[in-house]
Amino acid sequence: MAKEKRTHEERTTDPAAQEMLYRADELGLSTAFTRVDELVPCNIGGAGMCCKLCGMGPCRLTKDGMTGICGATIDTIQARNFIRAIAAGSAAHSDHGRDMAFTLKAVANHQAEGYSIKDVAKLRMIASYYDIPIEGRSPEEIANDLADLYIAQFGQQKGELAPARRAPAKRQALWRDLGVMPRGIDREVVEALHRTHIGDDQDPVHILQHAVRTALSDGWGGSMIATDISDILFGTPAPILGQANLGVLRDDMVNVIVHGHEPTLSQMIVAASQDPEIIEYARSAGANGVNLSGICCTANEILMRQGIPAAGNFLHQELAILTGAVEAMVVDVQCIMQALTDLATNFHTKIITTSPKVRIKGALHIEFDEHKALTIAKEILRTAIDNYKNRGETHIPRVKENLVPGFSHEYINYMLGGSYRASFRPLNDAIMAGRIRGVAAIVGCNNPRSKQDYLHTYVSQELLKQDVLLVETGCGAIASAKLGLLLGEAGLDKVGPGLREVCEAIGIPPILHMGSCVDNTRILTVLTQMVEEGGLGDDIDQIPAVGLAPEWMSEKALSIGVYCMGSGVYVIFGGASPISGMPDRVSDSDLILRYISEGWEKLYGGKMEFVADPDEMVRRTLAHIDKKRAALGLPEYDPNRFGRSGDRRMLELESLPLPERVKALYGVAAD
Ligand code: NFS
Repeated sequence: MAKEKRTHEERTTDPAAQEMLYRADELGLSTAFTRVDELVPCNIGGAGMCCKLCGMGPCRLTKDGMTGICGATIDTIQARNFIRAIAAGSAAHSDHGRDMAFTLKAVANHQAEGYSIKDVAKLRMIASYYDIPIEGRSPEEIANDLADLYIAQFGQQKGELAPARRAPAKRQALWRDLGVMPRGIDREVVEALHRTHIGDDQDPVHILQHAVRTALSDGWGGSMIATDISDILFGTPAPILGQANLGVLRDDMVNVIVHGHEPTLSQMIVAASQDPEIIEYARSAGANGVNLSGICCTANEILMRQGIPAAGNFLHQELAILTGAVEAMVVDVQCIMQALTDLATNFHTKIITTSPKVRIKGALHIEFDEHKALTIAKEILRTAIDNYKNRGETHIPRVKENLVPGFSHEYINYMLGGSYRASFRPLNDAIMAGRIRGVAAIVGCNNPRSKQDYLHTYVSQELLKQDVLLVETGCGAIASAKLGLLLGEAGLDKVGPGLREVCEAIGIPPILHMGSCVDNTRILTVLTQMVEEGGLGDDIDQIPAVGLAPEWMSEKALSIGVYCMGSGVYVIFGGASPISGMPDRVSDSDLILRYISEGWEKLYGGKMEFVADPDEMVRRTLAHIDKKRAALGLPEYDPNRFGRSGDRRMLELESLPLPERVKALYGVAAD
């Protein structure tokens, strides 16, 4: 039975997306937004109650007390399904990190055409974490050692993952105590698969312990490696002006969209698109040059470093093709819908796969090789330019918004104190004073099962009003960008009085865009530095902070959620829970849900919960922040104490008669 159909206004809050959904109707084409209404999810599999790990099944456990043919109980089955998703998510992030490490190695040995080491200061800083000698050595020599050390993290069999030493000391000790300190990245993923093979680990608590170790090997391993190397090779982000939404596509230029995750190719396409030879080639084809834009996390990577516009987040990939204005969509890995190639047959758009790991039927494959990256990037652009003449009718929504992304951990440090006093002290002080009530990270995907961007932007705006400073990454950050929340102006009229004072004083947006999803590790670094700065406890779980993924859909998001939890963060996921059990069965089938909340909180100080209602997400976030403030002995949050500084205070003063104004400003009576 098909679900009731929603209107396009119920499918997305984004006016550009609504316009394109009407366009799809005109053309008689489907998208994920409409297909989702045709496909009712399986409520047994969706709730994590189906086991298909062996050929005796699939076993669907629909009644209390039922077991699988092998005797597996519901909680074991749910834990196994959950850890498998986390292993896949961790594998995806980490394999991206591995490729970055190979690229760094090639660059260090002058074997990677077109690349160089852009941020030597970051290279030296990262190398120093691992006692790699720095003084008197060339960047390439240091990079070579760092690449070897990072490559070794994947295959390491014993010991401790090297980047985990960057966590607060108390957290590291806890991981050792609880037996979740990751040993090697590949080892944890492989062990997760081994443990969940038929007839292996059947104690759900024991399985979930390894789920934490697997996820930690992503956050404090593969993803952290990816972020470090991206910054070293392409530059550590700093604020830059960018734009987001489909209106960034151009009628008069060759539109090339890069979609996926790894910055290695997209950065080279950016360089190639500015090459005079390519610009001339585009002109000779009758276009005014090549207009590059991004979708998903590749968008974030080039947006925060070069200001290349983002055409949209996850659910915009099909909509971009529907404009008829895209000559080529160049994809690498992750979050790429198979529907793209079929949809593209209705237009002239070429879908170009580039990763040796990813092929899609119907796509043109031009394989990327970091050793000849620039040559390949130019070949891809020439293919797109050659396709310009085939463009038919176009329909580009005139909707776009400005944003300021690029708040790396290094930049936040700098912005709070400048070059000479760079420190997290002002941030900690603002939290301790109650000017900032707490911090929330809002991250993760779009999911067509909920209204696109709605949960992200609703929760963001409600928390801003409550003086919660937000950091965002991934598709969640693009959702806020499209709504204009990543601009300084939003810090004046969208926030509570205390946060307004902070945004005004520093000149920042109230939502700090910290990058792609692998860059959630920047958030781990920020939290660690807040601990080390002092005044907010001696471990991450004591900070008044919450992580939210309101519209999650990918396995990577689950891995992120669990590594944040294991690092001490309260994590709230929106939408459906993959381990919910049946709604009318609250006996043995909710064991796992309770365990990852109450059980994990006792062990890690962090917990993970699935909450569908956005108001409830906000309520729980604020309750947690206030609980942590109280535990630290900080003053109770009171918005009335703030908001009488900065522009607002000046306006107030200007309205006073002169003698009173002088008294208020200088504390002395005017003669
Ligand atoms: Ni993250 Fe980034 Fe977006 Fe979700 Fe996909 S692009 S890695 S998984 S959909 S946020």
